[in-house]
Amino acid sequence: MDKLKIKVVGVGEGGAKAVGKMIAASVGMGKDVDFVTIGNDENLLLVSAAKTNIFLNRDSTMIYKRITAALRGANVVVIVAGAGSTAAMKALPEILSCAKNQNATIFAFANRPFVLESAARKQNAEFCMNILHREADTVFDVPTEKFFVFRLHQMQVSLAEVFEAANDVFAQGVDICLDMVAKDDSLGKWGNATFGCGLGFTALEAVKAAVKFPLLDADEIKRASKIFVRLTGGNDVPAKKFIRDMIAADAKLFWRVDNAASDKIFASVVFGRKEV
Ligand SMILES: Nc1nc2c(ncn2[C@@H]2O[C@H](COP(=O)(O)OP(=O)(O)OP(=O)(O)O)[C@@H](O)[C@H]2O)c(=O)[nH]1
Ligand SMILES: [Mg+2]
Repeated sequence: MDKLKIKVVGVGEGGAKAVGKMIAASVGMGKDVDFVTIGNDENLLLVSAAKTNIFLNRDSTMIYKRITAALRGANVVVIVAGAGSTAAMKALPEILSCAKNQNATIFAFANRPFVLESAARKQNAEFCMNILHREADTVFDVPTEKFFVFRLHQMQVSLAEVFEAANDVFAQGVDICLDMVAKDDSLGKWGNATFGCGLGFTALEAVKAAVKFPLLDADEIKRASKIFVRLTGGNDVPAKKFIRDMIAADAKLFWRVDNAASDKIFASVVFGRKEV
């Protein structure tokens, strides 16, 4: 496979902020990655560090042309959005059809509205999640409630801080997925997916921490048909046995160990399941 051309598309305010975090954290360094944002808020697009920023309040032919141009040549398209967003409602069908037209593998990271958000947002989210599950190859479909855990050390937690946690976590998830597809692009179809990451002094400690990540639960781990594990360094034998013992006997396990000069080992895990 030639070098993969990857486009990471942040849709709406949430998506654009998540993309901003990725750029700041050098996600995709050393890979052929372009960042794109698409949204209703021109001011937000103006301060964006992404390569292409598409403002939605124009006529739809123009928008479609701009989205097509932004995604041209992509083998992999990663979409990031708050699923309740009106920008996502408007732009997702176009983004998905452009990506499909050129046979790109599609990943989506999307969070469902917080329980106290409006009925209109929840309706948007139903629409957006439905098309993502139908058209994308891999969907990380996360209830916003799950991100609370990342801020529970604080005395008071605002919803804005929870969304900020979501953006950090999605940035990490995108980083893991870009390594996953770089390893072998046939790894692209993960269906309903979840991920986790963790640190340890041994590989075993690191994977144990990663499977305790708040987005994961034991049931999803057991039902996964594909599992990807990335370790930065470390002797992987006990760690591999630990993962093997957790997953179904016929599940496919992809294992990658990178060399890193650090005394701590970082483990990332992705669990995927195709609906049957
Ligand atoms: N991941 C993430 N989700 C967010 C963020 N802010 C809001 N959301 C979620 O995304 C939905 C709102 O979408 P926005 O990202 O604000 O989208 P928008 O382009 O501003 O569109 P509208 O607000 O609908 O006009 C809400 O239902 C929230 O659940 C964020 O910073 N990150
Ligand atoms: Mg908004």
